[in-house]
Amino acid sequence: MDSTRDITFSCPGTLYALMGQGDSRIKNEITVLVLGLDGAGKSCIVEKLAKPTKGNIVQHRATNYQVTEFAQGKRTAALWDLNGGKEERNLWRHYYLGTKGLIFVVDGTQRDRFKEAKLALDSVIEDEELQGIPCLIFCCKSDSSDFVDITEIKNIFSFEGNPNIHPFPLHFEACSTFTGDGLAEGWKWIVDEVTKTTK
Ligand SMILES: Nc1nc2c(ncn2[C@@H]2O[C@H](COP(=O)(O)OP(=O)(O)OP(=O)(O)O)[C@@H](O)[C@H]2O)c(=O)[nH]1
Ligand SMILES: [Mg+2]
Repeated sequence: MDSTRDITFSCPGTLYALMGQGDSRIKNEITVLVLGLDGAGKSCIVEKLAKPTKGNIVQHRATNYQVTEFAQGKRTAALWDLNGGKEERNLWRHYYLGTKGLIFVVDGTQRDRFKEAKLALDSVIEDEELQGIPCLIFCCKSDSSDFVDITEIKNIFSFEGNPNIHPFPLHFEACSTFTGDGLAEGWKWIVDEVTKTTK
């Protein structure tokens, strides 16, 4: 991978649109948005996902997001980790175009924020730009004694009966960035799903 190239060229948002979707580098990229409420564990997850790779890890930081690129087999994974603060969530939609997969991170220990997280996830999934893309829900902090049972989290985050949402591949994975549990399994699922649709 050419670590010197300007990483902003892989931007799935406005810049991507300006460049056109025929660019082979972009076509060959597993561009995944990593969203979720503030403090859910997004940045810790991205760090752990990128670490085991042997190739270069290229990082680009801006005020409200961080992009991490690394080799994923013969392709490149670009993880767009957007900040999850209340005001910053309004900016998420600017990054939807060109996204091939979504990782939504839920803090599995914060039952009192599940409703807020579900509302945020609904608004993402209902967006026209993201219809049909695979969505991995990482239920983070499974190492904690406060971690809510995954079955309960699945029930709360279910999309059944929402008329605004078309069917899409969905997978829940409990994980911990402290122990590493679930990270490889969840990552494999989203890579496989994105690969199916973007070969
Ligand atoms: N117990 C536990 N804590 C974790 C785990 N992963 C992350 N944390 C903690 O959760 C806090 C928030 O993690 P971040 O990764 O910064 O959260 P974020 O989702 O990127 O938050 P924003 O950037 O504010 O949107 C930190 O204090 C981490 O130490 C985990 O697997 N288990
Ligand atoms: Mg973060």
